[in-house]
Amino acid sequence: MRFDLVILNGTVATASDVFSADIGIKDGVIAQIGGDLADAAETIDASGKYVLPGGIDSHVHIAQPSGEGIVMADDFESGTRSALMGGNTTIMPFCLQEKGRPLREALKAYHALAEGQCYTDVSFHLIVSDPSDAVLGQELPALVEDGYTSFKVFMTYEDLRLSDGQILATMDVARRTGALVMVHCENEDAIRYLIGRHEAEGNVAPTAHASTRPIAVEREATHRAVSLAEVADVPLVIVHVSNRESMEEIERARKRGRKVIGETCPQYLMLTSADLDGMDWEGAKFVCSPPPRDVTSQEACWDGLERGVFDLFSSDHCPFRYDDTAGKLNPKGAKNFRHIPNGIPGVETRLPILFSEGVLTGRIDLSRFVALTATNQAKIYGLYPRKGTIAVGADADIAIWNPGITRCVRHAELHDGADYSPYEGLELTGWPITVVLGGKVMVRDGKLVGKRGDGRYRSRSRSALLDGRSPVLG
Ligand code: DUC
Ligand code: ZN
Ligand code: ZN
Repeated sequence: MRFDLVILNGTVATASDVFSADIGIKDGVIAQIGGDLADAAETIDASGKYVLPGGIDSHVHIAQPSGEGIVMADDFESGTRSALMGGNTTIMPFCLQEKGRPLREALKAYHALAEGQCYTDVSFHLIVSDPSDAVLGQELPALVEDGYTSFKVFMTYEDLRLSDGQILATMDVARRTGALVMVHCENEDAIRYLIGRHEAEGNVAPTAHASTRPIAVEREATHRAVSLAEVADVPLVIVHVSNRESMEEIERARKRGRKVIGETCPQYLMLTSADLDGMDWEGAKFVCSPPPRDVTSQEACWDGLERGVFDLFSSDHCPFRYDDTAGKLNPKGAKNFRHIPNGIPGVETRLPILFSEGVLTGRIDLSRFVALTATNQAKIYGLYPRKGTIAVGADADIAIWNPGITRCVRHAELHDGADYSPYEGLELTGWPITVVLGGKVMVRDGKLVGKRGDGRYRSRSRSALLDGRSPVLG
């Protein structure tokens, strides 16, 4: 047999081309792309289907410590299963450093949670919450060498935020080691001030989450983050951008020649702050940071996806159960928005939302869809060209899409560990039906056939952003 698997008669899309071809797979990698491929142990007929690189979701939270009594809704088993069923073959969760503790300790525990549990490949970013001299001087540089080539820093949350000086010091490690810094841009002091005002007025329902984190809070922090990156002379990823004013900060920095990558997420296209108004505290289901804005901001984010302000479209899957004392309705969260854990599920619906609302509406073409959801993700985070594209020699990570299926999002049909979807009832056309991971069929015609443990940990190289002078990807 020449091939282990061939995918016949499909319309293949990469970030640059769309063409008809068969794909021959051998030993987990793409061995040939051409016509009339035969002589395979297994054959999939993809007539009338799109054959795309498996989705890569570089912004996912799984089993992350989230405060006393709060438990994230997904472990690695449920989180990667949900990702896989949504057309993804690699996800990148965050390994959180606990204050005062070494990063290696967090990594050891996080790897133990993932080991043997995953349905997709995984690779970890680090969250630096305590940039001590030891962390910055020894630990972080050694971890970058070991393939943990990206880390996130926070400008908000009392227990996570770094000062400007700490951010600069962390960026300096990135400069010296060739790592990539991701920043959560919201001004904590401004949020504190607004929370104080809201509480004084007895305004403590979920909707106050949105009004205590207005656009100015995000815009100011975005401006500061790109300025600090300019001072430290490092590339930067601004994660989960929700509005035009923050986009403009990114665009201005790019005009100055800075390498600044913008990421947006489904919630900023599909939700608004009105969703937080829900009756009976149901608005808690939509509490995430930055909060969803308004229809004008939604349009701005679509515009950013079309014009290339955004190079990444990720889920920011950060699931908490709603009707659960360890989730959104924890004893304090059920009384005051400040204690509602921030984050919403979405790893399984990310790709169908962008496909249905972006590709089928003509806002973006299929190649741009692939770039935003797989190829750029691989390039920016050091997985390319092994992952993120369909090319000879690349891992055979492939999602076959039926562009004609229309389904309503029903949480009961999703595969995560939460008890709701923020997109319940949303009608979407175009769904992944078959998913191949490293040459193995994991989902066949919508049915999970792969096994827990088929997904593996992948360490990463340096970001492609560090190569060349261009402030944007090709
Ligand atoms: N930031 C994230 O990236 N995800 C969820 C919560 C948050 O603040
Ligand atoms: Zn964040
Ligand atoms: Zn996140």
